[in-house]
Amino acid sequence: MSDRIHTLSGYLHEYQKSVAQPEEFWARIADSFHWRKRWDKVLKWNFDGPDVKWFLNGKLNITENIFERYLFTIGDRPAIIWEANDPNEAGRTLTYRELYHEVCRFANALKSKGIGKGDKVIIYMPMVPEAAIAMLACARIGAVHSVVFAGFSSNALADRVNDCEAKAILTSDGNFRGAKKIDVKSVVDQALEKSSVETVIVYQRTNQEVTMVEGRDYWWHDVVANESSESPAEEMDSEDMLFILYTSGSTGKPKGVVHTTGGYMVYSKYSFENVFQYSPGDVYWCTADIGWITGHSYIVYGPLLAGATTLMFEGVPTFPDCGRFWAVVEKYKVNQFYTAPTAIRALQAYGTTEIEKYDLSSLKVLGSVGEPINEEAWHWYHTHIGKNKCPIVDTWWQTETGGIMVSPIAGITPTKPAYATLPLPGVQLCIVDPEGNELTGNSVEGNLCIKFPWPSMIRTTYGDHDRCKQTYFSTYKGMYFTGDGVKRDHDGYYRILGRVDDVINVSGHRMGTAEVENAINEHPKVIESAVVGYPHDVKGQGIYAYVICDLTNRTEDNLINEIKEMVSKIIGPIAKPDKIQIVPGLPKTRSGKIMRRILRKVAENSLDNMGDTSTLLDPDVVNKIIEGRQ
Ligand code: 6R9
Repeated sequence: MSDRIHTLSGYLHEYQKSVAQPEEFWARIADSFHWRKRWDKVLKWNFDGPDVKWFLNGKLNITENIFERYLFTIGDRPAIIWEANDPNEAGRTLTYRELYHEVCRFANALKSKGIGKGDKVIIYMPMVPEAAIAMLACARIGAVHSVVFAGFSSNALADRVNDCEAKAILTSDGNFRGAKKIDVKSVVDQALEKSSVETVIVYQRTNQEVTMVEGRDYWWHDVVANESSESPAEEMDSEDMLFILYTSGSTGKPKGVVHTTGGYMVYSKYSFENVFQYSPGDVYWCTADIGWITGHSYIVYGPLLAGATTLMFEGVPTFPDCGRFWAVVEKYKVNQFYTAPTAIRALQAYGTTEIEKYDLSSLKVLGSVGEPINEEAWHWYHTHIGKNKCPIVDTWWQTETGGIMVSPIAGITPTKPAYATLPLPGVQLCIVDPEGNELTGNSVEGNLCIKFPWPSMIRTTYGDHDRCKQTYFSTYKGMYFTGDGVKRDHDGYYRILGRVDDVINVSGHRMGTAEVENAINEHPKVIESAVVGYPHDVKGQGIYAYVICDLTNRTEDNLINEIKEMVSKIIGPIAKPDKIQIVPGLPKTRSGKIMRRILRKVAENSLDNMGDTSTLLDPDVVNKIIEGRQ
């Protein structure tokens, strides 16, 4: 494996090459993949459009780089190991060969339902191997998948179905999560009341009763029953769409981040192998859900492109008890374990008794993703899970970046608690001040930008290219703006400080404050609302909503509960506000802009320095808000 970084000097050397000669650098990496036709040109780009293309006119199919590439050598190696929600239910293992045949069967089933190249397919499924099979089957036939986290509400699902004009939905009857059995198909039915989706394929997981619509709904086991286990891969262009993944931004409407085929393939495998230092035979486990980008790049595509064994877990960290993660690590002798700070903090609260019961000696590398990891959680993870011998890779990246951008390379580059540390080769970071001037040298703090394209970067936001331009490429000219604040310390290591825009990060889930406000405003008694994040011990950030209501014939308490339910219904339980304060007014400037800075200070209870409130339309409203603080 010539693309593997083995030493610190090797990293420095590769990094320098990647900056000095990016095209040569990425061409060398891309050459280790199977292309039906090699590209004519490595990169063509400008960030004004933006218009970025990698491996121009290259022809390939990403699944050929998983299956045709590995079947004759490691066909019998486990590709996916699946652990069920219930520890007493048998797990499943699919070898590369078995996975290949399942993908082909399902690809043929999709084709027989008239789904083909360029069609959009929504995947709204629990964490079962069939979810990965669904993604890969779409990729096999050139259909564009858009996975929607199965915890989203029917409204949120409907928005995504309609935005991408999905032709089909792949789903399940229900979903097991901890002690609960959750309806899935009925959520889809509701979402489809206002849409023209032609086909729904339902994987039977919970055996619960569901309604099947004649001519539209089919059981997964029926549609694959008579299909062949071979299915020729569709030839795709490097820049053909591979998937759309919806994510939140600072405006109310989630945007469909578009990733294309060639560059995403190259970067997801390259970053996976290097960051986690995966060796053949290792068992790698990422606890994310496939509904998020982490599940796409580091449960499915990255590991499978690398011929790795990827573990998929259906359940939750605290079921049947808070030792579940460690029981699974012991059971499968997991070597690389990748999770989120919110899970680490939640488990930290239970103490170490449940950890000491299990043999965690197989672990070699620990990973963290989704939000800044605080030093305390970092040390706890390092000591109690890694037993002081596993490097922690704190990986900073985004749905839009497609793959890990800033992270230690396990065991090779240094780690530093709470620091994502150094950029991967090919990643040209830049810290800017509010005016967009680059801050050079060390010991600086500002906004994080990226000044040169990388292969797995966002190409557009589906159906609205201007939105992509406005959101990422207009704040600072000629640069991709991440929305994150960052510090480069005296050693040149990067520490991510969190979002600088109106995006909050609750348990690693991104949410736009405007999105939550829109949901709150749906309540007929709500006049206006403003949402901010505040520090939360387990979730990282909690949601604090200030709401102006019409209280006629209502008590505050029942209104607050109704509003919480409203948000849960419109977006999903993950967006339910932790605190709602009914207020008589909001702090607004004379031009009508809500001063969120003040609301954030009240929410986090730092009341001593409220800053200048004299420009407010009604400065007195601040005192009333402080008095009613929750
Ligand atoms: C992969 C993923 C992206 C936002 C990002 C940042 C935060 C992610 C982080 C981190 C500090 C890390 N974030 N990883 N902050 N350290 N290691 O999470 O994608 O859901 O799009 O969220 O998450 O704020 O901008 P996504």
